[in-house]
Amino acid sequence: NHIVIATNNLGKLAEFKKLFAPKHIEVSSLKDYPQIGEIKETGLTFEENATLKARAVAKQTKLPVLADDSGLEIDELNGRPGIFSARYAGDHDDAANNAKILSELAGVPLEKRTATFHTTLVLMKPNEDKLVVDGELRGLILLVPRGNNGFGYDPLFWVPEKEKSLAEMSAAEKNQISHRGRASEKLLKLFDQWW
Ligand code: ITT
Repeated sequence: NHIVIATNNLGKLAEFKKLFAPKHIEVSSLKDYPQIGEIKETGLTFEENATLKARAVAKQTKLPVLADDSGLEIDELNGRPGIFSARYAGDHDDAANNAKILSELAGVPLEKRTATFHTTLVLMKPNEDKLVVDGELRGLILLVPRGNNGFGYDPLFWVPEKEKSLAEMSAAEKNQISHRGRASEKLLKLFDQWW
């Protein structure tokens, strides 16, 4: 079994490789298909954007494709950055995105900094048959970043049950509880029947 992961994000790719390894599903990514140009994420929801990515890549590779659209929804910011998480501060720059979140939440105490990490996964065949699952993780946005693992907003995302930020967890620990890990678990349960 071979799936193309429709992502340019190396952090996501590393997590999927680990999550799919026990199923013996081989994965490639957009790095292996440099001819596929930028895919405009013009949708209004995670599912629409994941579907846009999956469809564009399935069309061009004629292979089954998995697309991931994710984001951080902060309650105090009315759900922002949400689907705009990747380019919240303009460019896709993790450090600038994190700095913008911290400045927007300046003065808000930890207990009011509740947030949800969301992932929607779309698995699509070249005939456009699709399987959609999602996963969420609740936590708190820290006052200062913690940890060096992971990617993106991980250093800001505190998981109270684990008493760690996502960036203080190993890849295996994060996959066990994360939005992406939970969505992948659902996907893998449905996979054999769908495939
Ligand atoms: P692709 O579209 O190529 O997959 P992307 O990074 O642009 O890559 P999204 O459009 O889904 O992905 O944007 C998600 C944003 O949220 C992006 O800034 C990520 O760094 C961040 N993000 C997603 N999952 C995350 C996670 O598990 N931990 C921390 N940050 C995450």
